[in-house]
Amino acid sequence: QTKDPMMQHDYTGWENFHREQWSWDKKTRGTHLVNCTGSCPHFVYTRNGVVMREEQSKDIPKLNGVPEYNPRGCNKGECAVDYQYGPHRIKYPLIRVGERGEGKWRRVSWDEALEYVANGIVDTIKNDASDCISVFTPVPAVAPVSFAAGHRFASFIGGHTHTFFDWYADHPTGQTQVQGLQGDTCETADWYNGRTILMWGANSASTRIPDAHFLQEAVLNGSKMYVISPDFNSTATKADVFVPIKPGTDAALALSMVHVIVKEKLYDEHNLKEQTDLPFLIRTDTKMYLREADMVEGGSEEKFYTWDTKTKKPVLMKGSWGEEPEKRAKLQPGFMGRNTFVFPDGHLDLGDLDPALEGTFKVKLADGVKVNVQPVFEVYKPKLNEYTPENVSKITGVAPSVIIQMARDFAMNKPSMIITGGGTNHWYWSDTVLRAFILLCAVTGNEGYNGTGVNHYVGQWKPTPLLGVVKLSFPHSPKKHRFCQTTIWTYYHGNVYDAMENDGVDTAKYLREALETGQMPLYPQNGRDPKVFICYRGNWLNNAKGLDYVLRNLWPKMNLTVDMNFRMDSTALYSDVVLPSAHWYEKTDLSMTEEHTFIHMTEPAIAPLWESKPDWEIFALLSKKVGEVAKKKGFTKYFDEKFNIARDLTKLHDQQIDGGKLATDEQACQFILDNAPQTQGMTLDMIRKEGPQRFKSNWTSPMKEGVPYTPYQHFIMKKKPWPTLTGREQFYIDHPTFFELGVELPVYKAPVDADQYPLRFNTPHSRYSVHSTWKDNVLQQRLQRGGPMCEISPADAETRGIKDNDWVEVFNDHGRVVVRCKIRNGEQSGRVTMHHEPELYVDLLGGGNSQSPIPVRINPTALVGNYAHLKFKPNYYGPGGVQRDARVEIRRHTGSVTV
Ligand code: MGD
Ligand code: MD1
Ligand code: SF4
Repeated sequence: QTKDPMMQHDYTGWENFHREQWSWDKKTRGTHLVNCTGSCPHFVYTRNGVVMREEQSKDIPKLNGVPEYNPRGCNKGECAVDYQYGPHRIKYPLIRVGERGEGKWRRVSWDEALEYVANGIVDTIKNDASDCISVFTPVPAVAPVSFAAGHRFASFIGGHTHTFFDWYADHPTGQTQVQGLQGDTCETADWYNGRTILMWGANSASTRIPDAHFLQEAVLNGSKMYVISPDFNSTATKADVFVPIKPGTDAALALSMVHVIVKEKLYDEHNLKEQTDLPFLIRTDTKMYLREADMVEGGSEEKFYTWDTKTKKPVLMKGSWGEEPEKRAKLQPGFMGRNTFVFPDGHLDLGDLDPALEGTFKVKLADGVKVNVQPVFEVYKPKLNEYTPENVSKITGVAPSVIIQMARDFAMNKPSMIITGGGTNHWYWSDTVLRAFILLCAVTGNEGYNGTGVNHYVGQWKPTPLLGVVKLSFPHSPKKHRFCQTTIWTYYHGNVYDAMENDGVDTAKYLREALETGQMPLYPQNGRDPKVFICYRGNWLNNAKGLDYVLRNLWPKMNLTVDMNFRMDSTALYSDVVLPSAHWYEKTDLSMTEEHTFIHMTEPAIAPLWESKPDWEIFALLSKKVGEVAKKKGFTKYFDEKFNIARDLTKLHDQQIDGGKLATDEQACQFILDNAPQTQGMTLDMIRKEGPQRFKSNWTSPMKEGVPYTPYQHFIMKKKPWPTLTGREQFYIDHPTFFELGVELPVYKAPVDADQYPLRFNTPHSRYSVHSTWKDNVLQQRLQRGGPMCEISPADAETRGIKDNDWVEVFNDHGRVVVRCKIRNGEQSGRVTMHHEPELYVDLLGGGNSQSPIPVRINPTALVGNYAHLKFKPNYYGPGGVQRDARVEIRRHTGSVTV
């Protein structure tokens, strides 16, 4: 019995009930393996074998001169335990007995379920081909071991796995075009170092909840924050200046800022001459770069010139694609177009060279013909001149005085940074937006230093110890693995109608060319249809753009669809077999994100509940069963001609667990840590005892003790070439597709108007869910209106006779969705917003969801795969799943409900 120190009353027992509710007998590490970009280390508290709750671990080491990361968490993560015991939990293996999506199941044993799946796999390999088998599982940074389990399995059977970074429209296509990188950003502690912060198309107060405090702390410390968004979003409430821009017009605004900076001569000339292609010479007759092959018999097609103002001659620039370093690179990291780190430090240093940025010059070609040449900057000037603040104000709705003030702040109140997100990256022309953003940073010298750069946190995309993840996932090497580009796969096999001819783009022409010339992959090959789809850790059916086309045309092609999950999501609902996965607090895995530079873990607080199993174990069991079924069917061996591999299904299990060395998920975690330079010397035990460990090295900058990571220092400070054709940040792309579409330079392209409907359809991310996860969680639903809804402005509601909370239909030629409507003052007229991806069974009438009105739209620039750094590599370059360029109409729903 406990004494009350104040009142001296004896507690009789029941008063302790509440106190004891918070006690525990076991404390383990945990996190939430969702694509939230948070990666927050937690402790999980268990009593009598029941998980009670989770709480932020608060043990991320501090960095110097910036606020700390602790405590890190959000409203969803703090009720993750609810998914362990909640009604959504899948407890047993299930086989469908009704129609797909009908929700009628038969409980079966693991043995029966695995045999069913193994039968489908072996029959497909025997009767069709192994490349008819798909495995979809996204984002390795979130849970690299779970991720690797399915990729490893697909690698050994010769199936294909799917890209996701591009498909989610998170891949910063424009960054790859300019910088030859899959992406890189500063960690969020560095936001505090920005003096001018442009929060541009991202809503961190809702979508980077653990990191949003850095912005407020920066503002309190005297930084100036602009929030640029069509709606008055939750981050805008903290802004110094809110800039309500018209949707899809951001490139025009960025270019107008560049215009002001150039006009007022506020630009960083040295940075432009050394780090960018703006001084590189363009032939005025062909509009192509002046190449060594033009000037010298037998010269390279991949070496380029500048005009030296001192010697008044064309001079070859160092560091281009055609130049080989003395020491050739053994390793080609998947995140860059080419390994340029093997060039010596200082390679880009201009020395005595003074490249011209302006002027027209004459050069004599190898064949004696004389042609005019101009630096890219000179070629660009007339275009830039069009983006006056007055002109751009008409496009963007932003006042000229605001444009000028933003430009001056960005150029003079340094360091300046852009934080960007789905609001700008999910558009058809997002590549031109990003090119314009990077230009703004390059022109002002805001790159490579703390507090600068274009920083996108679109998806939890950065598995920093990449090599370890790759070795575990692609045991034959990534070169002997089938990578399927998901956007193309969906568009092609789903027979999606994109209506792009209304906007003057013949997608089929570009796609045909890309596929016929092998610039982009399509699986299965040789006209075969996809037959088996295995999905886990992603809710593919829900994140599928063109949902109605997919359900109508693609899904019926599958002989077998399998989902592994701990909850019944939409993809599971539409599957033939559902296998119960262990929850995040019931298995071991690692976790990381681009938002911080620490790796940490989750581990079992309790054994997997009911009959669930960790993903790693499920694939091990499946590989064993495939071997057994193969033997039974007398079909065990086949030759994979593409990769010259003799495959033996009876050896599959042994391969999957590497003869026992990778039998458990703990062993797989340690394998990743051991096989990447960023984590070498770390052990799981170390992470368990000491907490999150900081990476020892990183992608494009060195790691410095106590200093927030900011990218590109290998290029800007060490002056190694950028991994692009020109070896510089490359704004001019002399490729036929770019010329045809008028985007050889960063320009503003209006959003797609192919759908003949009045309102733009915006599908941002919700504070109360992570994609579809937690959309079905009652605790989160209670924090809002209680279900999916769309939002419109009072003006748009009034003209349509819609009242708050009415059921409305949002529709166009591609599909429809019926939800409740919220009338929101902060929404701009001319737009409907619906937070993306409610489950197909959550409070929607009529069968669709937010993906129904959105077709798959492929931008041809992302189909280019034959231009130095622009080539297909999984999640490095390929078309994105554009998801904001749809137009819709909205009307009150009064009819009967059809499901
Ligand atoms: P969005 O929520 O799509 O992107 O999150 P964010 O990067 O924040 O949109 C952000 C803002 O941009 C919105 O206010 C939107 O209205 C505005 N916007 C829309 N169109 C335009 C435009 O044309 N121009 C400008 N300037 N702004 C526009 C996405 C991010 O969030 C991602 S990609 C992932 S994977 C994570 N998902 C996620 C989640 O699902 N839930 C939560 N709670 N957090 C998440 N964090 C990550
Ligand atoms: P995803 O997550 O991966 O299916 O969807 C992510 C996707 O929505 C993303 S990243 C983006 S950016 C995107 N955005 C977007 C938009 O803004 N607008 C429109 N119109 N479309 C868009 N499309 C894409 P989600 O929904 O959270 O599903 C994850 C599933 O995995 C389960 N799960 C697990 N399963 C297993 N086997 N093991 C695990 O450890 C595990 N953890 C989670 C989870 O239950 C859920 O069903
Ligand atoms: Fe968990 Fe993500 Fe929320 Fe962090 S941001 S608490 S990792 S759900």
